[in-house]
Amino acid sequence: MGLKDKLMELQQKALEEISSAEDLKKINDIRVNLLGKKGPITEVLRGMRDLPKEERPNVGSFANKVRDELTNAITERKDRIEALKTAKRLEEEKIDVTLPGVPVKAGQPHIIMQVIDQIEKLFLGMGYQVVDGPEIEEDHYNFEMMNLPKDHPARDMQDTFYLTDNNLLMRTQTSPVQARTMEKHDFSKGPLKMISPGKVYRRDTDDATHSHQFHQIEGLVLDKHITMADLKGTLQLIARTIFGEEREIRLRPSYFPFTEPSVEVDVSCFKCNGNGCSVCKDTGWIEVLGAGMVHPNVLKISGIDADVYGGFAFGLGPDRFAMLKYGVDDIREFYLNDVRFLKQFSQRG
Ligand code: FA5
Repeated sequence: MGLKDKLMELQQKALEEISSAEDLKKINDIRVNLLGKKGPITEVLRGMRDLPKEERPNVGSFANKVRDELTNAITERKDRIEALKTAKRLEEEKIDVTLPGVPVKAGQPHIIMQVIDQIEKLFLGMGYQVVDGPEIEEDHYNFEMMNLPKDHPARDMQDTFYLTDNNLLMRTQTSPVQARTMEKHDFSKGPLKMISPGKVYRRDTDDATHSHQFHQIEGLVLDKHITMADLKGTLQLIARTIFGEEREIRLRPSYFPFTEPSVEVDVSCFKCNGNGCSVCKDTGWIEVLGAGMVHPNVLKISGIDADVYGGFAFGLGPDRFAMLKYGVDDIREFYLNDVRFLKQFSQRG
């Protein structure tokens, strides 16, 4: 058989093989075997040495033509295989845009955060600063700077989680943030007006109205000529913001080591409007927070001249506020993270 016939036969066979190739690996193998240095075309061309000189150009150009045609056939088949693959993938991944979507569940602030947010907004509007403090606190700030030296009996009012180092504890109140802020305050820049919301911890046994971890918002105002009337007006605003415009408050004498005089604050019952019901235990009033005029000792410990400056402080429990406002009768509900419970207080209605 002449070289041309050999080439034609080879081309025929190769074209059949190319057209039946189904995947990219196969077509690549064919290319390497057919056109590579050890492939059959090279082999045939090697036989040209034995041809008479005048026949060589003719056979040579025929061989090149075969090589080009096979190269084209391989490229075309490769493109076709790729196009088929893409078409198949598009078919498989087809999306029916007319199908109803899967609703994305949106979260919402926790009910206690909603109460905190409301109070923060109120005070930011009155030019107070919102200050953060550490939850792991030094005894010094949590107690001593609050006029509660070691062995003071009033320390028992707040049963404490101590850490291994005796001077470190989980803060029992947000009052240490007062101390930290007072210590740094520069009165030449104006009065000190702050609130500090955050988590606090006590070794209280969990029950319907007590949690070992709960929230407080501390408030502090220090300037010249601050009176108890300023405190009362501020507390009235808090009560009306959270419990409604018609609320009245009353102050009862109480005791805190860091305020003198100290008061417990009651708000007129929002359920019965002060007439007496199960929420207010028929008294018409509900106790909501502690407050007072800052004790001169607290000012002195912070290096503030108690003869010139004075003011008021208060500490409220947003957990108890949320319980009263929304009629939740067990504080533990807030910490179980049951979405069915929390969803009831959606701000989106
Ligand atoms: C204090 O912690 C004072 N630091 C508040 C204060 C600040 C008074 C500044 C005067 C001036 P008391 O221990 O009463 O006070 O706690 C304040 C509020 O925290 C309470 O009115 C109550 O709402 C809430 N609270 C106290 N213990 C718990 C508890 N175990 N679980 C949930 N809320 C609590």
